[in-house]
Amino acid sequence: MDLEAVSKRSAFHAKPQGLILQYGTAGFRTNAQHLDHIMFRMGLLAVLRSKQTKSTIGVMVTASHNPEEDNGVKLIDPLGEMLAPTWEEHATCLASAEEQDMPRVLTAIMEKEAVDPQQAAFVVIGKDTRPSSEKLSQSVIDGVTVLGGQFHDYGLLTTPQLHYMVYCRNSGGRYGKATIEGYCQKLSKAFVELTKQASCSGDENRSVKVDCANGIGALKLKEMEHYFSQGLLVQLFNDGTEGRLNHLCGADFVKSHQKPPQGMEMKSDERCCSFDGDADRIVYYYRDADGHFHLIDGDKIATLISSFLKDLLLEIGESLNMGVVQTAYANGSSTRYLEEVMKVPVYCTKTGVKHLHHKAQEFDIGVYFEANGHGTALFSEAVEVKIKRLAQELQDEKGKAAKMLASIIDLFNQATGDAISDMLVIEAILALKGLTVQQWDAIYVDLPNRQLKVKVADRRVISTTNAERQALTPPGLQEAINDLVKKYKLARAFVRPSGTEDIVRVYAEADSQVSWEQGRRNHSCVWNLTTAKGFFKIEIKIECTGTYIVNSYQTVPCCGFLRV
Ligand code: G16
Repeated sequence: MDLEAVSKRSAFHAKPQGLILQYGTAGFRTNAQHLDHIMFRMGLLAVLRSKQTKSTIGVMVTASHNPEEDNGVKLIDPLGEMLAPTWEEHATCLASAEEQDMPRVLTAIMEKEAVDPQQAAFVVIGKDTRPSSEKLSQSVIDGVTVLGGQFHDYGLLTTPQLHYMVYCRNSGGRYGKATIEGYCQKLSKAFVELTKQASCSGDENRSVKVDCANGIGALKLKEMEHYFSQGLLVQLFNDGTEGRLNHLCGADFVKSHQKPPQGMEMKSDERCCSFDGDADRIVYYYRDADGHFHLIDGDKIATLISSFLKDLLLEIGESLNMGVVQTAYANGSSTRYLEEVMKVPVYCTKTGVKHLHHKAQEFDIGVYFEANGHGTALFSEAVEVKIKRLAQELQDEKGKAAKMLASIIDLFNQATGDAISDMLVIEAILALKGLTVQQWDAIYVDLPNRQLKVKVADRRVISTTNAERQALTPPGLQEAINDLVKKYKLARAFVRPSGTEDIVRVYAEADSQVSWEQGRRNHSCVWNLTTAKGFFKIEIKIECTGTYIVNSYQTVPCCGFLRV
């Protein structure tokens, strides 16, 4: 390894002195103008990881749901999974090293991870449609090549497509062909096979409107159009020709504002969905005849999928170990429905696909979804082999169920949550079950809930435990939340720092939007917090009338108020 060449090249991607960024929930994310050195260094790190694992590693340039001016980067491990936690730490160290220390940190990582410098390295790269992505992905390539790594640049891809490519390349073709055609063919073949069994095939039931968040999803759906010409009519909105990425549209906007995206024409009872900027999340929704908006989020998607899979297993007569994985954001009604009605074990992990994915791998069949629409289903290799064998062997109804299960296994992107693949899975299940969007929505009733983003001086003052459901610091915060929550039926609230944006997220839910305690307008509680940055007061305030338990939340550092 020629460290001198690395240093020389690094000078073209110099780190701004003192800038410290952390590998967060899904890699590095911040304003694109601060990311050049990070991209170069992630190119270097991808080469080391590739040498160490003797596998192809992916580097995706995207900031997914973040605004257009942001960008980001994440590394993809050999099985298409998120980067291993120890390597996330290496990424943070390498990204934080001042220019003169960077070669030393690189060498230290190599020694710690016993990387053989002679080993060949191969890196695949993808990017989303942000204006900054082109230049930033060139910086990744610069990092890869200066360390002698080979690379393939896929150019514009959805994030889940790059995860898929990495998995294909490292599975020796078992998982599929590592090309866009391979991806489209695998998914469309599985979709067509699956929906062949559906009795209702009217156009009305097979059309869906998609808000593409003005992102890469539009481009990739257009590429797939002809594969589905007979099976599904997909109408695209917010396809990037006019609006800004993720601006007033996309899955994150729809989920957090609980209203339709701008730019979507919705007629009553039409099935609509939104992707996010890099098409790794999906949420569904519709307007009823009275004009009310209904959101069908990741929790209801997980319920639809797991109930479909469970029914197929019953039909085949196989009792496999199936579990559902959620996060603290999962609506209480969904957890209760899964556990008490469907009798499926449910587990809660920290936010972040990497946590859910690993938990889901513990089951024969693991379904994981974040409420924000990020998720998929995983099938153990043994289960996949068994189901595909049963699909050949079994006859009649059992054989039909086994064939459906075999097809749906191929329709899921098992590397990571994928809006395109999830949409096809959902459309196929609805068609097979003959369910309308309203019937799906009626499976259970969501508890009213709100999620807010709050800008604070330093989000790191809040730390959490118990899968982020309880705050450890600042002292007094959790007690104050407990005091308020216990006044409401089925109430739950928590606060956690985001790992992708410079904000704190606040979540609350309860059985009703109207307070049970009419007459008392406000409950509030104030406690003092001293931080390294000074002293400020936090006030948790619940307004009993009006919209909901969490009503306003602002902060002014130093003798200000943080209101929940
Ligand atoms: C990423 C992660 C998700 C996570 C989301 C928000 O999504 O992949 O697992 O739920 O960020 O994370 P946080 O609350 O820490 O900001 P995406 O779609 O932006 O890649």
